This record gives sequence, C-alpha cells and structure tokens, in this order.
Amino acid sequence: MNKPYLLTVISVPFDLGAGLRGASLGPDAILQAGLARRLQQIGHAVEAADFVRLPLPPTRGRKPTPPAAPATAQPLLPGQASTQPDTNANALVPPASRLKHLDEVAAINRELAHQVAASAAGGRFPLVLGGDHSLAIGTISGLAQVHRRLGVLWFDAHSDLNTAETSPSGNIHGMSLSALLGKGHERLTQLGGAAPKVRPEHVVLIGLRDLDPGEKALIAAEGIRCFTMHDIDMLGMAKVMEEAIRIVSRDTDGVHVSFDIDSVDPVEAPGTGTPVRGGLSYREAHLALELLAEARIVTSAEFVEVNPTLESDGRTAKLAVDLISSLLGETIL
Ligand code: HAR
Ligand code: MN
Ligand code: MN
Ligand code: MN
Repeated sequence: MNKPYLLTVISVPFDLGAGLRGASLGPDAILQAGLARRLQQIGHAVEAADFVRLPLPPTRGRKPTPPAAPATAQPLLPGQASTQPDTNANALVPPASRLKHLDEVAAINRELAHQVAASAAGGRFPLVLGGDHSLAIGTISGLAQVHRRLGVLWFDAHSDLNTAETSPSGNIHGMSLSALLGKGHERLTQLGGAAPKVRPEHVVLIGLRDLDPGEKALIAAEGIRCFTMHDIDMLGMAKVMEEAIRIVSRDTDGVHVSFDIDSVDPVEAPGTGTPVRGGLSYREAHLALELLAEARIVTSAEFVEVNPTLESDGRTAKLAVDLISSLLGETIL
C-alpha cells in the first residue's frame, strides 16, 4: 500500500446542527463497527493516543441525546414548521434567531477547529467522525489555518449552502458550506479565523439532488462546480472524479473530503436524518473514494450524518467504515 498516514481520529458526538437528534451517536457506532482494526489492516499505525473525543459544550434548550428515537421519527421537510419552539416567531426576526443552537454549534466548532489545526500543523491526517454536518465549519476552519488554499470535495445529497435568510429549517447543518465560503452569520463565517476559509473555485460538490432556491442562486452567483446525480448518471463516476480531482488539486495546497453519508442512496445508508432517494450506489461511492486514494491528493477527511437511532442493523455505520477504508487506501486485490 501507499505510505501510511499518521492519523488523528477525532470523534465529535454533536447533533444540534441537525433537525433530528441521534447523529451524536455516529462516532461510537463507526468505531464499534471496527474502524481501528480496518485501519490497521490497511497498514496505518493507529494507537490509542491517536483517537481523540471532543467533550460536548453544555447544551441549552435541548436535553442530551435520548437512547433511541422512535423509528417513525421524520426529518423536517423543507418549509415545514420546526417542532422546536420558535421564541421569536412573529417579531421582526433577526437572523441569529433563525440559526438554531448557534451558541452550541459555535462552541463545538471552535474546539474542533483547534484540534484539527493542531493535527494538520503536526503533519498528520485529521479524520473527523460526526456528528452532523455543521461540524464541517470547525473542521475546515481548522484546516484553513494550515492550508491557505484548501481544495474541498463535498459529497452530499444537499449543498448546505443556505444562510439564515434562505434556510427553510434554521438547521445549521444546511448552512455549513456557505459559512465556509464567507456567506452567512459572522459567528460562523469568522469562526477560527477570517472569512473566507475556502474559495468557490476550489470547491466541488458531488451527489446533489435536493437543493433550496437560495442555494441554487448562490451556486450560480459563485460559479461553484457541482456534479448532481443527473451528471453522475450521464458521465459515470469515473469521469466525474477525473474532473473533480483536477479542480480541487489545481492551485491548492491540500484537499479535504467532506463526506455526508446521505450522499449515498438510502437503500445503503438508511441511518441518516435527511435521506433523499436516488443517491450514490454502494459502488459509485466506493469508486469515488478509491480514485481519490489512487490520486494521493487527500490530506484530511470527515464522515458525518450517520444516525444509528434511525436503523436497527448498523448498516450505515458499517458503510462508513467501508468508505473510510477505501479513501485511506484499502484495495480489492
Ligand atoms: N436544505 C435543507 C436545509 O437547509 C436540508 C439540509 C439538510 N441536511 C443535511 N445536510 N443533512 O446536508 O434545512
Ligand atoms: Mn440551544
Ligand atoms: Mn450535508
Ligand atoms: Mn446532506
């Protein structure tokens, strides 16, 4: 295999950026599905000291994660009212009140940015296990302290390009990429350093199939490269990745993979809070990450939105382990 990575595996049991609880149990589910053993089999040295677990900041407004959500729990539909009381529903609503759990999201992401920056500055490969996708704000803000021109591959059914003004839900996991591009509330855009953390020309989105109007407008305005499910159907994943790799490695000094497990079809990844039909097949997702491993360009990664409370057989956490292994150099032969 390739040169072993010096990994720092950073577990972040945080889910207040999502509309549903339960993604906070993702990191432990991924570890219990055998991640450490698989990394060792690939040839990476992983010692106990390389596994970090972020302590959660004190939560306000919501109780700690319940043992298990009922299987009937449904994510909020776009435009659907939140089940959370909106304290300011009829007032002239200042943007911050449309950012649910902003204090907690900012606090955990500040800590995550520190941890990721320390790992990357030490020449290590930060591997973040979420948690919901609001954590990309901390991960990438930390990376931006080390990589001045970071390329980002964002695998997702969604584009996470909302702001408080355009979000149908107020859930910050739908606003993380826009914040990193410098759009949105300043407590998110300025977190862990000056905005922007990444430039639009260094970002590629893959697997999109559920976008809000404001997100489409931002993609057009910023000229962000997107490979939707339609594009993947037409071109095939091999061609898509050839082009994506060219974009994120052109004029960059590092490449981060932000992998939202809901990019994969719900048949393979049912354990996630906002599933959308028509996603990546098991092989398409693997091929993408295998090609990245072969290209040897990736310097950090995060795997987010695994919610083990929404399934009974642990298949989504197992899928995450398989995908991480492919990205980190596991081959079939
Ligand atoms: N676009 C919707 C919103 O902003 C849904 C975002 C959903 N979920 C995620 N992010 N898992 O990728 O609320
Ligand atoms: Mn709160
Ligand atoms: Mn996402
Ligand atoms: Mn998503």
